[in-house]
Amino acid sequence: MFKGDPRAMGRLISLVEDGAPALGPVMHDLYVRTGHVYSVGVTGAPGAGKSTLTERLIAEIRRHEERVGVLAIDPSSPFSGGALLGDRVRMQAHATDPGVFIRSMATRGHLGGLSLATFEAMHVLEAAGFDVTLVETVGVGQAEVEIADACDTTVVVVNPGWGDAIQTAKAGLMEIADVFVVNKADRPGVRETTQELTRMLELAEADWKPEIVQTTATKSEGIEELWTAVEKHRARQEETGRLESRRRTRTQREIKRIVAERYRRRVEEELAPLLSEMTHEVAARRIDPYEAAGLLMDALEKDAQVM
Ligand SMILES: Nc1nc2c(ncn2[C@@H]2O[C@H](COP(=O)(O)OP(=O)(O)O)[C@@H](O)[C@H]2O)c(=O)[nH]1
Ligand SMILES: [Mg+2]
Repeated sequence: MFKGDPRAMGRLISLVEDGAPALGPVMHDLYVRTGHVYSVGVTGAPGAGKSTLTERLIAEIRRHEERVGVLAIDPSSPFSGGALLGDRVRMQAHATDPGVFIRSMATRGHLGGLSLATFEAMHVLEAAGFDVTLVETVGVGQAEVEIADACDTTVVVVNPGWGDAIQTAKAGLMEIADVFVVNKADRPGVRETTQELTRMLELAEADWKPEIVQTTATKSEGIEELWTAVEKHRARQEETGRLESRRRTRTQREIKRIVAERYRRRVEEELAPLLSEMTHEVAARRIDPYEAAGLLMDALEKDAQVM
């Protein structure tokens, strides 16, 4: 279809960003081509070095002669801050390599939108026949954490310094990490942060103990070790069947999200007057929000019967 055509991929991802309804019919053609790509999420606090690491990982993956698609996801607009612009400049080193496709994605913050758009954009890359996809997300909110968790291997990036491991735990990133990276290893406190992470991981009951890799992304140090850790996690998941069950869980989550999103849209678009009436009733404490939701769902069902 559009194998190797970056412009077609770019167009499709733009459709995804806009939440275009036209995507529905295209999705089937896309989806039947997916399932052969290994996806790696790179997440962590802003400034942790995710983009720098991603750029270095691209080089490492290319060394293995694998094709790589990259999604850099920022919930805010790409034009609002300097960070993504900087990313783009840095990533230009790969701009002429046909084995690399990089795309920054801005997703409007509407409920379900961020996650759904990301799933869809990932399908675009999968269908394009890359061997690996890298998805950079800022691990700050629940939605972002969910995106990170939507990959086959999730890499969580932290920095040296007391408390960073604790912040990581608070952000809910501890549970989703398959590999930990202590990046900026050229700075003091690497050993302490690594020890702190180790201690926290010992407390967690998990069937997979994430490896902790130290990197200095700016000097390309530890990148090979990081990729080896990712491959190790991949091999282990393939052996145990965990990869398949993980992907199935993800598919189920995606379906549920689409259903929820469709209902939400219908309520907004078809039942706007009833929704505002219900809001009024709830605000006046005449009914509770559950009753309001029930009435809205009844109305949707009645609509469906008429159609
Ligand atoms: N000292 C040091 N700085 C780094 C390292 N990796 C990234 N940085 C710097 O940290 C800043 C944020 O990096 P960036 O990759 O944009 O972080 P992101 O927001 O997580 O994507 C940039 O100025 C990088 O040059 C590292 O290993 N050591
Ligand atoms: Mg970044």
